[in-house]
Amino acid sequence: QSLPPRQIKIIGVPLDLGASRRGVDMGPSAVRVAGLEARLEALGHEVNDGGNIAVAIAETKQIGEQSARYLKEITETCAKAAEMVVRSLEEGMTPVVLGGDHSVAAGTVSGVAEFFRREKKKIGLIWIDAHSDINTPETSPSGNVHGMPLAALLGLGPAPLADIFDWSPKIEPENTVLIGVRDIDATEKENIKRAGVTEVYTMRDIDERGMRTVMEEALRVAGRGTAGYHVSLDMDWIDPEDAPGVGTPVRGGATYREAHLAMEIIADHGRMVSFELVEVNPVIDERNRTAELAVELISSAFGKKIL
Ligand code: 6HN
Ligand code: MN
Ligand code: MN
Ligand code: MN
Repeated sequence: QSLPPRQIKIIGVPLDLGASRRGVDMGPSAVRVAGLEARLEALGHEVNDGGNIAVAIAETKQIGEQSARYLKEITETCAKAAEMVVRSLEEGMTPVVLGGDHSVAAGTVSGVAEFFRREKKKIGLIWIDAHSDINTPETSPSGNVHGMPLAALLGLGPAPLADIFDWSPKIEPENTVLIGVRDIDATEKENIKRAGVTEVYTMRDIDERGMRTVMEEALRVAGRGTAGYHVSLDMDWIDPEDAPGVGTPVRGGATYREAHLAMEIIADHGRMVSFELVEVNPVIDERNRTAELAVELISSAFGKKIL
């Protein structure tokens, strides 16, 4: 296989407080049922499943401000996830975080950034998503926090999420790349500019330039002057034909083959320090095929080769 054996830590974060459509809290379970651990072990990796982080259930909590619903509970969950990510990296393991809605990325990436900051190093971020998730409570049309994690990581806010471990921003704009975007709010376009993010590869870029060129360029940018990069994969990046079980499907996504190629190139480069896969929604999935595709993509990112 292309990737040397790693010790992998699986961390489940059954969070659905950040989305309006319910059900992504069952994502970690669906991905486990689809055989994640065995598949990674078959590639020669050592896998330790750390189970799920305890997450509040919506029915037991207050919504809070409509501009960022459940922000308090989401921040608590993200802080816990971040701690667990730091611990895994300290133990020499590569974290694989299973969401849950995408707000968990504010925790995961904070953990990775905190760990490398102690070594005086920065990290890059590869954000693969139909959306840009760069709203703040002030700009969000929905009040859903899963549309805000990238804003938090770049230091635009919301404050409690941005300030996990009491420092911000966790990521520099010049090491942030977005891939596969095709649904950006008008407010988000401004936030992308305001944050100084320039490396945005839309579906059009993938159509015109091809997956391979886009990935090579993206990985170069994210890896420049960093200890490596975190890969945050929102399953709604994939076309709904192949990934129907996601909270916010958008037509015109990556094909099955394009998605695999992207993961294979990530494995070839060998510089990924952590990985997360989010937004699998078993409630609207078809016989777990989105979770099965998730497992295939994670396998490719961790070195699975056809030959
Ligand atoms: N996701 N931009 C929209 C919003 O509500 O802010 C959609 C966000 C989707 C978030 O898929 O992770
Ligand atoms: Mn095992
Ligand atoms: Mn997302
Ligand atoms: Mn998305």
